Amino acid sequence: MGNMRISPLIAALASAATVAAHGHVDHIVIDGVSYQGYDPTSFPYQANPPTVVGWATAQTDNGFVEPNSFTSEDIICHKSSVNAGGHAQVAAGSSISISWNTWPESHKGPMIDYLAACPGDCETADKTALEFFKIDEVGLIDDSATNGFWGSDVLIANNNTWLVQIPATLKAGNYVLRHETIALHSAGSTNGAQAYPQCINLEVTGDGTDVPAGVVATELYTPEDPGILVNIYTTGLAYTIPGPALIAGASSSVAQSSSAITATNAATVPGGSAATTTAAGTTTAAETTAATTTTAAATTTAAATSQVTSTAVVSTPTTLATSTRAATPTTTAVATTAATAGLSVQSLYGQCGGSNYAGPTACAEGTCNSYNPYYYQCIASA
Ligand SMILES: *[C@@H]1O[C@H](CO)[C@@H](O)[C@H](O)[C@H]1NC(C)=O
Ligand SMILES: [Cu+2]
Repeated sequence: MGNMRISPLIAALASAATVAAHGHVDHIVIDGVSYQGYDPTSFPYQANPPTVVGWATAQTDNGFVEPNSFTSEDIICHKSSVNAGGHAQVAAGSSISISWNTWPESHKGPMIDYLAACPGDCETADKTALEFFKIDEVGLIDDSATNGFWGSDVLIANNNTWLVQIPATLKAGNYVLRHETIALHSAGSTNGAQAYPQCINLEVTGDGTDVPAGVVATELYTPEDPGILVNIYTTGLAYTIPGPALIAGASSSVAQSSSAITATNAATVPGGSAATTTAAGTTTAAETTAATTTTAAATTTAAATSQVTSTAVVSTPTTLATSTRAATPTTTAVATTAATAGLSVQSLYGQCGGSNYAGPTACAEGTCNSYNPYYYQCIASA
């Protein structure tokens, strides 16, 4: 579906017909460890929903926030949002894979991520006071594709996951990650855009000192912004991503790749350390397994993992942080890669071509698909 061309009419029909196919963030993956997100379609109906890293919302239909609500609290972390009860720990400079359950291709638009520092625990922070600064943004990548190739298309092509890097120089502390796509299929009409913000609580570690200035979410957008009120079916479109500028030193995004899950953790509650203990136990077990296989296998494993990770991630600090921590526990996933591949092929959903790209162009699995001159990706053969 990633490369299918559709007319504006079909897109409009699809948007009317696929309301049930709207998505939400199902889980996030940090250094191979998966944390459950908030499921708005089931948790509101449970007597005791689990404590997760994702903020609760009242959007049981996987709905959206309309431009007329951009100055209401709903734009902060989605409709009637309530602080998540827990958080996940992440090192500054590491990347987080944000996994949606699904996303409809007709709902084209930018992918945007913000962070806001919490004065204390994010679990109890006043959401109306959070000041968000933008850490990545991907809008219209290629206007020559019918209806354009957008950030949302990259999300879909990357197995409905989005990789965002926590700035390496960020000061340690508690932050709310505000992850968002804005669907523009009907944005040519007033109040036609659809914002889908979702928030995650993070505890960032490291020795950085930066806390960039931000704005409260109710001041991020207006209904008339050129990136909100826009007809995406015009040819030659130059799209302006809405919201404040990226923070200094940020690139628009890291190259997208999917993350193998090697362990699952519960959210850490304020003052708690149960989740961290679980992760350590899991990692140790994986290391033990690797150590009891042969030395040659262990070496191949580490090399293959580093290669897959480093070709997928543009920024050098991220590469180091990710490959170091991913290489250790990925026993199962790596065995597959090493057995079928060797060192000169890309893994499924990794980049396999494009101008300025120097990594492997063969796919271990699937086929290398050219989305545009800048981005080729290994996708599952249809
Ligand atoms: C794609 O995402 C699904 C759902 O998160 C996951 O089960 C599956 O393993 C992922 N596939 C790849 C190749 O990463
Ligand atoms: Cu829709």
